[in-house]
Amino acid sequence: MTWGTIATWRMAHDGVLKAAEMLKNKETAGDAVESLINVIEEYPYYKSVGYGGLPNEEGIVEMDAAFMDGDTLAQGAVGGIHNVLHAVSVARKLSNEHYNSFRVGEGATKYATINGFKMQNMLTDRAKKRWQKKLLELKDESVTPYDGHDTIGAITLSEAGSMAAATSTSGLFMKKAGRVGDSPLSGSGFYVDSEIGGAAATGLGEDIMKGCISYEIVRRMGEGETPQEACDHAVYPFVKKLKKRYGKAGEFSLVAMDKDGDWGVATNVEFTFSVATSTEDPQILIAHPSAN
Ligand code: SD4
Repeated sequence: MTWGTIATWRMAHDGVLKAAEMLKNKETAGDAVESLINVIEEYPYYKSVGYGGLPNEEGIVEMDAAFMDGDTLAQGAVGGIHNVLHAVSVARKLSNEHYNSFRVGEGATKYATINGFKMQNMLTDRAKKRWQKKLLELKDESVTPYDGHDTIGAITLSEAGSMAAATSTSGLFMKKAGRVGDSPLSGSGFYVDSEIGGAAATGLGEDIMKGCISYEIVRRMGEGETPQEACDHAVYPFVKKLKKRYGKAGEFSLVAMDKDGDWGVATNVEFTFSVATSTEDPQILIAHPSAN
């Protein structure tokens, strides 16, 4: 039987190795995707996810995360949560709630505390130094604050045919307090349906949200497109449309996997990702912007 996982950026690879082992051992898609992301959240040297993530302009690491179960379509998400090591695990627990399943700010942090999640200061000395340096650089008004961001977004497919998706990010470096990106937003940062497939995004949240791109990819796969066709058709025309109608388009990088373990990628910047399936050894690959 087929299993598989795909996740954004080279940084995902250790998590993909872990998820691949779990999926091989017939563990669930939900457990595998959560573990994949937990590995990245714990590692202090990834500057855009979990511990060591870059802070907002006030020096606080505010994180966004989501979890979706492709069987039940249940979703949980957090926005602007702080002092929690595993934001994605909080999101997963929230996915069990029928009401109040997307919590932000203090409400999200309170939910994590009450439910016994590991709390810790997420600002490392390294991230604090980068923030202090950036504050100085920003005295020059021509410098843009928003140049450091990446999200871990992942899809898993279990041997039993279940799928799950999850994301976790500290969002845009130097973002305004309370700014929430696409990563916790259903259909924008992620979407998965075990009967079809899933997709996850990284890039400029403000622009990814304008096209609900992850849902669009899954919708297209549901109409019979391959993951690669769905990525190409959802991403490139939309980037073009944004440039025409909005005047510009930020970074878009999308990964997708269908219920058979086939996968696709589309990006408008050079983009690394990690993938493993029952027929392909785990590998880090690079995708280049298409001429489309
Ligand atoms: C956000 N999409 O908060 C995230 C950041 C990201 O590559 O993925 N950047 O907008």
